[in-house]
Amino acid sequence: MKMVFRWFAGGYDKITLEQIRQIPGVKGVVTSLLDIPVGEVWPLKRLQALKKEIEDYDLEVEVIESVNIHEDIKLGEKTRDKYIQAYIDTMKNLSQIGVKVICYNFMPVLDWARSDLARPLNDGSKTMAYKHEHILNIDPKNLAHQFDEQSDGFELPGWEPDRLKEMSATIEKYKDITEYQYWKNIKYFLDSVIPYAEEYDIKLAIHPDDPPWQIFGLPRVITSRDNIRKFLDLNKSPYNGITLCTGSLGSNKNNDIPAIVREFSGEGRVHFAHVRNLKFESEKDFYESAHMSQCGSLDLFEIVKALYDTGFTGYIRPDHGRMIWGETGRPGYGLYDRALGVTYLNGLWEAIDKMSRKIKI
Ligand SMILES: [Mn+2]
Repeated sequence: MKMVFRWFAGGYDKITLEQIRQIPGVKGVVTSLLDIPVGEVWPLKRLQALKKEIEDYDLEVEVIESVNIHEDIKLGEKTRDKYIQAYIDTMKNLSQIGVKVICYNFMPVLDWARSDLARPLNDGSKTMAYKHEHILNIDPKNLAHQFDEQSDGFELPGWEPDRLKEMSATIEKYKDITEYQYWKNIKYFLDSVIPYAEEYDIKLAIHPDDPPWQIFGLPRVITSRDNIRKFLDLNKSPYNGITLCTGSLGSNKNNDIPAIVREFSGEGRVHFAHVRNLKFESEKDFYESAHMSQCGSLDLFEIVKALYDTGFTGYIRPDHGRMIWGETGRPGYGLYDRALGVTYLNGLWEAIDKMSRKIKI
């Protein structure tokens, strides 16, 4: 595995590359060009400058998160081919700076959702939380407004202004899209881009829906073991893979994360792993906890062991972290708790690696 750390390029992050390079074991950053509107080609010159900026700190840029999918592709509209071509052109440019994996999602209109971006915990830290009742009863526009107030002035990935401008109208368009049609739209996208992913040697890694169930009446399909199987079967190229996000899939108690890791990593279809923990407060309510198994409801040892046992050679990053030690910043993406996450994950990996070697001898 290769440890990486999410960093928002272009002045969208208060965490610096200098700070990231000092976290032990971090080999590179996961980033994107946030200012390029969805559907436009990422210019090669910008990417070359980005690569240089990152490599000046001895860090790599081999994973992009995300190149967002235009709504017309998700909706299956006639204009989708134009946006698919832009996606292919962006992949080509990314391949020229050595990018190996693109993490993306196929969530309609909205990306992830939480009811609270800064819930105080008993130890004085703050974290993101999800209360299903709150999400059921809120207009998504008001949720966007609430996010705006709680995000400390940072644009949230997945809640970018250009995505939100026409939110109500876009949600309306999904009224006519059945889940069956949505799957067909995903397959159309995959069959169009995967041959180029192969040619450019870039693995595509879809991120599961977060939370992994329907909200606001919109189709959300990358939610479970069975649906991941269905997704991977839509296009069987090894370049069609997944980002295994433990927190997103893990917020459905029926998802057995170590088993899902074993199955899909064992087949070489997990290209990227987001590893974090969460603590259930009831069936569908949870908050994002510190990484350690004893702090949350997921067993991170079993998850890392499943990655190890299946010979995982992809990229891994701590996903969200709490805000600790008085840090302020982009919700979920502070420096300190994520750095602790890196160290914890590296510790688990080293222990499992050395124990496994001893057992073999
Ligand atoms: Mn994730």
